[in-house]
Amino acid sequence: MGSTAQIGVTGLAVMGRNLARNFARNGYTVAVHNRTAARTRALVEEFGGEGDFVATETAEEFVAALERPRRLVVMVKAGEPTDAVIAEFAPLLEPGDMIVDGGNAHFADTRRRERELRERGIHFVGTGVSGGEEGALNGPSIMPGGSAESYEALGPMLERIAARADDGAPCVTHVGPDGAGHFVKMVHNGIEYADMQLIGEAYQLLRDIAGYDPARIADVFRRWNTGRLDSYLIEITAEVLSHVDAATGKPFVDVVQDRAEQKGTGRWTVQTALDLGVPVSGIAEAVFARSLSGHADLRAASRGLPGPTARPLPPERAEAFADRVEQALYASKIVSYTQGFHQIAAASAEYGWGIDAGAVARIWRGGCIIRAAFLDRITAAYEADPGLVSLLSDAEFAREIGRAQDDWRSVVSLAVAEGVPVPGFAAALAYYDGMRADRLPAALTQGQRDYFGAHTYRRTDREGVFHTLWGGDRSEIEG
Ligand code: NBP
Repeated sequence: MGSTAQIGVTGLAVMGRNLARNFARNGYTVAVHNRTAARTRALVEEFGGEGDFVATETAEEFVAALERPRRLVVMVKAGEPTDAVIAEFAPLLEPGDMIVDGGNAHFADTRRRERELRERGIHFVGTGVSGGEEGALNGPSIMPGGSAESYEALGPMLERIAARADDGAPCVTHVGPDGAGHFVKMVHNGIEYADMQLIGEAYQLLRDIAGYDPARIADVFRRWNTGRLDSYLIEITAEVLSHVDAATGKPFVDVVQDRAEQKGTGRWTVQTALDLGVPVSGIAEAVFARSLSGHADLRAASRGLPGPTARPLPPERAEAFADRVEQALYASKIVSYTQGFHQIAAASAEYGWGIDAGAVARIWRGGCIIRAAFLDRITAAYEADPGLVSLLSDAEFAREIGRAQDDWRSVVSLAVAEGVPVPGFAAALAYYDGMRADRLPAALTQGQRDYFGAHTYRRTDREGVFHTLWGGDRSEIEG
């Protein structure tokens, strides 16, 4: 067999198959391979007419089908399967070849794999791919890490298959070395968790306090989707809320068990943020809210606990309340993105990745699950000031959040008074107030730490490190 394929995809479950079709539909010859060969045959039988596929059954055949330097995309289940596939293919590759891992790998694994393969002269390109199966087929947002050299060889192909933002720019950029791409994908997913939680809280408030039914709430989300909240997640929220269960005739949302599942990227985001010391409280609350929902036994045991039962507002006040919820949702969303971008900046500094935050916002504008008009605004904020310390420091976001805050506070207050849980809205507001506070109780924390553990403290009026002799005459010593 001649080496005719410009790119190869191994792992032909839903994501790999659609990515392979996307490459083929864009004019590339694609070698395809899967551990279980039946999947490879099925792809070519069903979709062979869409472009040029080279079906291969063995690893040797697959590698031999690829032009050099080889570009080999791995779309298998993240974790051990990825290591197994690398162990199988790496010995067949030559220096200069590229392995692109498009799975949801943990960035620390990507760093390890990149290091090991670099020693053998092979480029390992840990790549975030977002947009689910539909995105993989019609244009995902793509977040490749790895060497600049590998991006030269891969970038043009990725730009062809990526989603396009409204201004036509492809939603792909070279994010940075080794684990940078998978890190950014992880934070993308963390922000996705936060967005979904905030939308869920808005839904619950409209249901319990505005007194709207799901169909009416769907209309509210549709209206919001024509404004500054215009986004894929708001759009699909309206679709899900207006869906009626065929079996019962009830709103679909009322026949689904209220226990949210998770695959782990949200949890990784929070774990990593803890290690980096970055307060991603919005994402953390979203992950915890999913965990809380899943504890069915605990919830059943707690159901009778005392507390208010939300009373719907009189109908004439419901609409104004819905408008206030929109303000609270928008302000909280600004905070989650602020936190997510802080985490990316912190990791970039820690690992020396040199990530361009503006470029990340740019490639999230299309293809991915969190795509939104809002990301144009973030892109503009970073373009105006590439060194922006925090999104909240952007004048336009600061103005908007300033305008939203009275409503935001009143929505959180009312939710608390009525017993509707809003951990995302409340955590975002607490972050905002924490950041703008002149003084925090951290001074007292330092005093307590010094009292029980002689951990020392710094003073506001002098340089140096101090300790008070709490058990003695309470004089202060330096050092
Ligand atoms: P899965 O995550 O379900 O993985 C199935 C694929 O992995 C099959 O091709 C399977 O081969 C292969 N595989 C396994 Br499992 N163990 C293997 C091994 N030891 N050696 C070789 N191949 C092995 O597929 P997916 O849902 O298409 O996702 C692929 C990747 O993309 C994952 O990392 C996922 O996290 C990521 N991702 C998914 C989405 C999404 O929306 N689904 C979005 C973004 C990213 P077989 O056919 O022989 O069993």
